[in-house]
Parts: sequence; structure tokens; C-alpha cells
Amino acid sequence: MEKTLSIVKPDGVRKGLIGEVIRRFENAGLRVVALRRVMLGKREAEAFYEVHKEKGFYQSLTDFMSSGPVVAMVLEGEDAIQRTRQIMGATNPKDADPGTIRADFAEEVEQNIVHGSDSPENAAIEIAFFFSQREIQ
Ligand code: IDP
Ligand code: MG
Repeated sequence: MEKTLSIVKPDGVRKGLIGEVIRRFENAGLRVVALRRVMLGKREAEAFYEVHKEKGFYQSLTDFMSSGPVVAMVLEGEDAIQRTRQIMGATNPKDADPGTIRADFAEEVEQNIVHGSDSPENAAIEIAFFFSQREIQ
């Protein structure tokens, strides 16, 4: 069984979409095996998105990610990484398939409601960023 890290971003929490996002993952057969609502500081948001530090949107993205509480979760299931990203939709909601979370609820590329790990390596790093081993059951 594969695990991945997903986050309901501050815009998703502000819009009252925590339950909706989790519902979509659960409806697809993914299991929530860890869950936490937490406010990231600016430095933590910078560390989480370190892979993007050379990008023009890094400052704005990390300001956004530390602008309000987020809900982080570990999802488990077969092909959890790929399936989570399919349910999320493309990064830019303009390119996201109809029926995906980003197509249905996001208006712009930065504030796009939800995060999902993109590879097994990054999933392991991102899960460890939020959760200790005993919190994942
Ligand atoms: P992903 O979240 O679909 O994996 P990434 O390319 O890893 O997309 O980018 C991380 C996050 O950075 C995106 O989810 C989005 O919030 C933000 N982002 C990506 N590209 C842009 C951009 O061109 N302008 C502003 N923000 C962006
Ligand atoms: Mg990414």
C-alpha cells in the first residue's frame, strides 16, 4: 500500500472545503491514516516548498501557505500518489479536468485548494515533515 501527503491549503480551509476534499479522497477508496489542522509559519512554508525556491512565485506561495491554517493528511491506498493527483486535477485550475477538486473550487494557479506529493521520494519527505511514525495508523 502506497502513502502520500495531501494538504487542504489555507484557501480550502477558508472556503469550508476540508470535508469536501476528504470526502472525495475517501470516495475514491483512499484511507486517511493521519490528520492534523496546523498553522505553518513562513519559515516552515519555505522549508516545505524548498524545491521551488528559485521560482518567481516562491515568496508569494510561501506567504499564502502561511496565511491561515491548513489541514495535512496522509492518504493510503493502491497508487495513492497518482490517484490523489488525479482527484486534485492539474496545478492550474484552467487546465484541470472537470470534476477534479481544482477545477471545481479553484480560480487561480497559486490558490488551488489542495496539495499532493508527486513521487514516492517526496511523499516520504513530506509525510515526515508533518507526522511522526506513531501518528500514522
Ligand atoms: P503541484 O501542487 O500541482 O504539484 P507545483 O508545480 O509543485 O504544483 O507547484 C507547487 C504550488 O505552487 C502549486 O500547487 C501552486 O500553489 C503554486 N504554483 C505553481 N505554479 C505557479 C505559478 O506559475 N504561479 C503561482 N503559483 C504557482
Ligand atoms: Mg508539486
